[in-house]
Amino acid sequence: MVHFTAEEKAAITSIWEKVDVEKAGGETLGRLLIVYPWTQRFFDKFGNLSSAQAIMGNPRIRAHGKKVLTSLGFAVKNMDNLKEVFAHLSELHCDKLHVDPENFKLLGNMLVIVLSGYFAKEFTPEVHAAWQKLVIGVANALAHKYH
Ligand code: HEG
Repeated sequence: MVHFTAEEKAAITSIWEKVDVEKAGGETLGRLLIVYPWTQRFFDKFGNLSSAQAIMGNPRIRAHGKKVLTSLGFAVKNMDNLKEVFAHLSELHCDKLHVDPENFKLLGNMLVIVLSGYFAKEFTPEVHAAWQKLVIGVANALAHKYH
C-alpha cells in the first residue's frame, strides 16, 4: 500500500487545484493514442482517429479524457484509499472493457508529461516524484481486481 507524506500530498494538491480537467484530460488521452497507437483499439467507436490532428481535435476523445481526469480527482482527494476508490472501476476495466492494465501506467506517465509542460516552473523533482507516485498508485489500484 502506498503511503503519501504530508509534503507529497501538498505537492500533488497544489498542482491539481490549477488543472483544467478537460484541457489536460483531452491532451493526455490524445497523446496516449498518438504515442502508443495500439491503445486506439479501445476507442474505435469514437470517430476519426486517422491522424494526430484528428485525434487531438476529436471531441469524444476530449470528453473521455475529461471523464478519466475527473475520476483521477477522486484519487487526489483519497490518496490513502486508492484501492477502495478504484475497486469498481478496476472490475469494469477488467470484466467489461478488457483494457490491459499496462495501459494505466502509460496513461499515468503521459499525464505527468502533460502536467510538467503546463506547470514547468513548479514541477520540481519533489513535485515530479509525488505525482509519479500517485499515478503509479492509481495504476496499481485499477489493476487490483484483475483476474
Ligand atoms: Mg478508462 C471508461 C477512468 C484509463 C479505456 N474509464 C472509463 C470511465 C472512467 C474511467 C471513470 C467511465 C466508466 C463508466 O462509464 O462507468 N480510465 C479511468 C481512469 C484511468 C483510465 C481513472 C487511468 C488513470 N481507460 C484507461 C485506459 C484505457 C481506458 C489507459 C485504454 C487505453 N475507459 C476505457 C474505455 C472506457 C473507459 C474504452 C469506456 C469508454 C466508453 O465506451 O464510453
